[in-house]
Amino acid sequence: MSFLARLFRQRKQFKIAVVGLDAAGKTTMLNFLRFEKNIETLPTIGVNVEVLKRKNVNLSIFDLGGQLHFRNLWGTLMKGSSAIIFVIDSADRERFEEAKTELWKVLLDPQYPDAPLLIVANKQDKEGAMSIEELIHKLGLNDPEQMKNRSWHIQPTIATEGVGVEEAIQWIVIELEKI
Ligand code: G3D
Ligand code: MG
Repeated sequence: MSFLARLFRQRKQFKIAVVGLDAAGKTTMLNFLRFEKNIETLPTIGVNVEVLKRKNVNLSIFDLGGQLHFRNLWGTLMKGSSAIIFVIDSADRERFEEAKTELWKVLLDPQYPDAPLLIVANKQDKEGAMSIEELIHKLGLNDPEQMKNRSWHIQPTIATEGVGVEEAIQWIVIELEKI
């Protein structure tokens, strides 16, 4: 494709919400991606919005603060999202139930009955990190009734080293290109 054709080719725009408990590694993961621009930051409520271009899509990535007092804002800030990224600290067994509860709140939210869901199983480098099989089982992702209309994927990552991060975004892009 010529330069001009590429320049004027219509890019589809999508909003992606990145959620997960605080310290799961959301910001670390996003820092590994090359953003075109940072369009807006709302530091007081812990929201950061950045635009990422991949293939024929523009992704506006909303990094939502995971601290307890921000979580009731997720619903509002996630409105209009085409896909959801849920980041979990695979090694944090102490807060696992809390993370699972938050994940299921998102999964059962009637606003997103079929939005593609990417679970980022982060901190795979840490001692005692849960494997992908263990996470699928313990998070209840193998429940065919709950998951039947949803495209989902779980991606192991080491955000501090950037391992698995681009693969995670590639999965999202492939899903969004189907829309
Ligand atoms: P958040 O944006 O989800 O709240 P951050 O989380 O990205 O701020 O990360 C929280 C802490 O976890 C950071 O450490 C970060 O370096 C660490 N971290 C993120 N990803 C990984 C990983 O894959 N492996 C390991 N070992 N650590 C990770 P600090 O010390 O800065 O709080
Ligand atoms: Mg953060």
